[in-house]
Amino acid sequence: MKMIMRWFPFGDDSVTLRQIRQVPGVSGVATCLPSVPVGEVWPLATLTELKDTITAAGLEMEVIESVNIHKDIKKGLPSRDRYIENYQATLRNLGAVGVTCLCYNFMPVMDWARSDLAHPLEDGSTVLSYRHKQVTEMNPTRIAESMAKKSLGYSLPGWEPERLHAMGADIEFYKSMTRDDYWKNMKYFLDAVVPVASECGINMAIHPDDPPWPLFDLPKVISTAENIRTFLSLNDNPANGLTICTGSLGANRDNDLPAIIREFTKAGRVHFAHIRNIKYQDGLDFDESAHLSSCGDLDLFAIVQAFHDSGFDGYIRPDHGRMIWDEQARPGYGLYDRALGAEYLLGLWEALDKCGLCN
Ligand code: CS2
Ligand code: MN
Repeated sequence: MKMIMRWFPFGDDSVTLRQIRQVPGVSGVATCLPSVPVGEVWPLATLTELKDTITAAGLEMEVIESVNIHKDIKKGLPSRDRYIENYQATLRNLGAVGVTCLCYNFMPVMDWARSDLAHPLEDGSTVLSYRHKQVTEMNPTRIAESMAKKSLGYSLPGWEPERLHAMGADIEFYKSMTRDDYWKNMKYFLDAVVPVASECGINMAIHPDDPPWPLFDLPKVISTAENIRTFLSLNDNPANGLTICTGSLGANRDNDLPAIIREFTKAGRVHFAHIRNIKYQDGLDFDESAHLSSCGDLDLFAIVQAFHDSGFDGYIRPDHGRMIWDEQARPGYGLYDRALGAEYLLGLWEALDKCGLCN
């Protein structure tokens, strides 16, 4: 297992590589090239420059999060082939600079959704929170606008400005698409890119839908053990794998996280783990919380134990943290609380390693 942290390059992060290097036990970063428009090829020269910067800071660049998928691929339009070829070319460039794991998602129209990016907790910290009624009463463009107001000027991953203007029309488009067609479009994409990823030594790791239920009637498909099984069966190559995001899957109280982790890790299909905790509120509502089990409703010990017992040897990153100690950073991605999260997860892992030796 390798512990990493997410980091945004080219001045788009308040956190520095030097700071990440000083978090004990963290060996690398999950990073991206936000300047490349969705659908275009990530240039080898820029990737090489990025890798050199990260390596010079004493960290590894083995994980990319994310190469987003052009909407024509999700919609199954004839133009998808051009974007798929670009995706393949990007994979080859990523392989050439030593990337081994690629996190991405296949959510239509928008990536994750929250109603507030700076919801105050009793301890004076702020967190991302989700209130179902507020989200469903806004249209996605208004959600994006309200989120942008609290993003302190940092880009919000998956909410690229170029997506925003067409959101209304895109939501209309999906009204006539069946779930079956959506799965077919996904399979078409996987069958084209997974063999290339595999040849390049890259494991693809799809991120679950966040939140794990449909919004605005859009197809959401990576949200339960059952639909993850369907997803994996679309393409049997082990390079067609998963990011298990405990905060995303865990928002659905019916998801048995340790069971999901065990099933898919033992099958060799989990390549990346995002680990964070959430605190359930009424109905579908939730607040994000500190990582510690006692701060939320997820049992982080049982979660880490499930990865550990199943022989997980991929990457883990502490997912969103609270904003604490007056830090000014991209919501969810401050240094301090994620560093606390990383140390807690590493502590659990060490205890599990050593308990194994005692038994
Ligand atoms: C991330 C996602 O911050 C987050 O919520 O976990 O944005 C994730 O990077 C994407 O869904 C992966 O494509
Ligand atoms: Mn995640």
